[in-house]
Amino acid sequence: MKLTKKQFKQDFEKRLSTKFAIDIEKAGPQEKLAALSSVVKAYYSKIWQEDNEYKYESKKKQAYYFSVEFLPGKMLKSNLLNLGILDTVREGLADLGIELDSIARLEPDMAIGNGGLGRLASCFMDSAASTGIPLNGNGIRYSYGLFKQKIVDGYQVELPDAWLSNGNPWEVRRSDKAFEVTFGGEVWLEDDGTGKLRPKYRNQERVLAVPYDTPMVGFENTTVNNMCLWKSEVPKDLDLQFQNLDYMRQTAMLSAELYPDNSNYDGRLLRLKQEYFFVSAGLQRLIKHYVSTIQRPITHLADYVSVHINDTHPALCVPELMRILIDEYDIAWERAWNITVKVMSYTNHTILSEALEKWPEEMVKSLLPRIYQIILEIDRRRTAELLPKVGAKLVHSTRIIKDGQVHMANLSIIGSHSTNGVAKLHSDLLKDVELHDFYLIYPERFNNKTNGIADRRWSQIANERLSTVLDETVGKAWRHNLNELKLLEAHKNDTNTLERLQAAKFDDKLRLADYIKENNGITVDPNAIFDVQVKRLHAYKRQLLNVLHILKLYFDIKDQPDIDVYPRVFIFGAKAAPGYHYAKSIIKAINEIANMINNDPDVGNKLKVVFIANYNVSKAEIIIPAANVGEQISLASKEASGTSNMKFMLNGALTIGTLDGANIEIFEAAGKGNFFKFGLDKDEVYEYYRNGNYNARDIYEQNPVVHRILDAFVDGTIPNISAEGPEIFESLTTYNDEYFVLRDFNDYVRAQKDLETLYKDRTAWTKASLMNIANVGKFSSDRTIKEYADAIWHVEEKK
Ligand code: GL7
Repeated sequence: MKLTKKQFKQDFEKRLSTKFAIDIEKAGPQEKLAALSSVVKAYYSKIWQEDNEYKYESKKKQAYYFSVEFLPGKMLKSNLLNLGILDTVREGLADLGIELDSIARLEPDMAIGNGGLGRLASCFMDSAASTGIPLNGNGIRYSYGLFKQKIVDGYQVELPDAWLSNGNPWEVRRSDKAFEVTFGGEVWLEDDGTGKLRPKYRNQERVLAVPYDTPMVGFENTTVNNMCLWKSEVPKDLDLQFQNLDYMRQTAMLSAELYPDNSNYDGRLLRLKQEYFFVSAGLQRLIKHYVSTIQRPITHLADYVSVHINDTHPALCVPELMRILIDEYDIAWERAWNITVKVMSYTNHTILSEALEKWPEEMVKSLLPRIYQIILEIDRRRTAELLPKVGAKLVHSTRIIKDGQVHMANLSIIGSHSTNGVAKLHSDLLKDVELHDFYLIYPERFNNKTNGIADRRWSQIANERLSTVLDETVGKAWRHNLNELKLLEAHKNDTNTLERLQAAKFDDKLRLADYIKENNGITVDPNAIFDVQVKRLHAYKRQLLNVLHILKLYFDIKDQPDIDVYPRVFIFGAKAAPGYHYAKSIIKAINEIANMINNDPDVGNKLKVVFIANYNVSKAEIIIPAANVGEQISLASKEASGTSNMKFMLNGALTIGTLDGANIEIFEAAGKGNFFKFGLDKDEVYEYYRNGNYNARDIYEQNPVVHRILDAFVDGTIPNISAEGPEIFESLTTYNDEYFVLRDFNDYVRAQKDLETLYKDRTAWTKASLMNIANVGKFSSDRTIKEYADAIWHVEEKK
């Protein structure tokens, strides 16, 4: 949009006055933030309205992304950037004596997601808007987002994230578009007098779902999509008569809290309720919209609407759409089923079996009686139809209801026309191993969509210094199309470019060093290698392997005080699920090891270890630009894709990584020599599984380096881990090291050595860094979302 500095200043001052009855001199920072956000909202509102009208009129097909998590982070700067007014507003504020960043920093992170899966959903929302793809988000407006992490005595402490306490300037409450969602009670079928069986209900619990719309502003275009988040409330007519506090409490609970775990679902009733809540409300809204604005017969739904099931949490979309079509629109079963399968598509995000949702049949039956009937019928009809075609074995292994449980992945695959994995390796594993039986039955449904990142946030917003160097080297086209960075390759021998890349990186490291000084009280040398591992804490991601290597370096320095090691700062950021004991023990160990090393005078600046508390999107925006090295060291086959790996690449960090998830594609894109590869590959891992011949204890017994490092966990060398040390020690020795940490240790140390050697040659290192940036184009989520739009949803970009 067009905006002059003068106009902006007027608008801003006026808003302060109309909103808070205050002038700039007297306004506090929160007031400035609120006024600024409000002005920005007014700037995009017109575009939003016009785009909505365009969508109504053109009646083009739209896609709906159902996701129980979104992780947008802060929105102010992203909205400013996308509106094309970031610089104007920054300068206007500066004229008024206000520094944009000091205000922008105060916005709470919108963190209604746990990690990669939720962040991907937000990258997709950003990219869809920015490429003109009509994609609507649908989720839950949790009053409390992902917990805030504090570190106390080395332990993770979880604090509530009351992100809405100062209000949310971006959302619009749409009370007129509320729907009821019902739970429990009894249901039976009754002849309606025409011979048709219709469901009758008694004693149902009713909940009102109120939508809050948050606009997703496209990058320098005319698209503004919508992310709809549902809040649970007591229906108005029950408000007064109901004195049942329990019911009130339960209703409020429904959208109160994000389930704080990203892979261990313990089958809580509330979670299942949340899932049905946003699925039912979302489908009701989109069907009503379809009927009232598209005005085509409901049987044509699939030509106008595509619904995406993001992981299995929204799998109830399948039976809920069936319910609506059959019970509310009188569509015959067969026809309703064909429509449903055409409308639905599903992404699988993990092969970890504990994350594949299953619900006890009894729970589904009592909480969602009508939905349960429909699932039973889907299962029954499918079994009858497939038995003669594919045989009992395949039918049984892929059934939705088995062993007293409802299998949500099975429901998602069976009830949709497309199932995709999130990186080549992951999609192959789904076809060949994890979902092989489904693949045999429905081969045409399986496909891959390698993840991507909303590159504008991770470069133009998070790393303005690097962005400027890129502009000056290859022009600005990359800001719209990340593939344009390929032009950078032509500059790889250009000393001036390399020096400028180094200077930008150094500035970003200084910024992080300041942050660390201020928040951790640790002084780090910006000339050291900044080696970063930031992601959720999980055994399969193997933060422990990183830790063992740090201990190796520590003992090397202790043994030979004048050893030649290049100074390194190891930086961690990781939240552990509150109930994940082992992960919390690793956090404690990292913090105690950090204390031991950082305070050891024999070590000096050679080695520092920093744990940055409360890792989230905003922290990532400070940390990742400053990284020289990104650690992507999960056991091969376990990380479906990973997406921080792509953010590191974009910011010119070199990856040390296993051949897992999207690392493989990053390695192929960056080229040999520009990526430090180590460890078992997935075939070797599966070979161990087949043979059952891994023996971690042997490695401990036979490798003196490993022996000494592991002993440090139990012999008092690392202080204050008398409970955690043995737990970690035993996980590796007694319990045979589930994720092959010890098996990969030597090769990891070797790769770390190679990395250090390359870093000492600053020119060679920076060239390798440049090659990473130049080849990151594929990992823009603009590419990913276009693939979804073309091949799965069949929705068109706005021209
Ligand atoms: C995840 C995967 O673990 C991660 O590798 C992937 O990048 C992400 C997005 O596809 O999805 N699956 C999952 O359950 N969580 C993830 O982050 C929580």
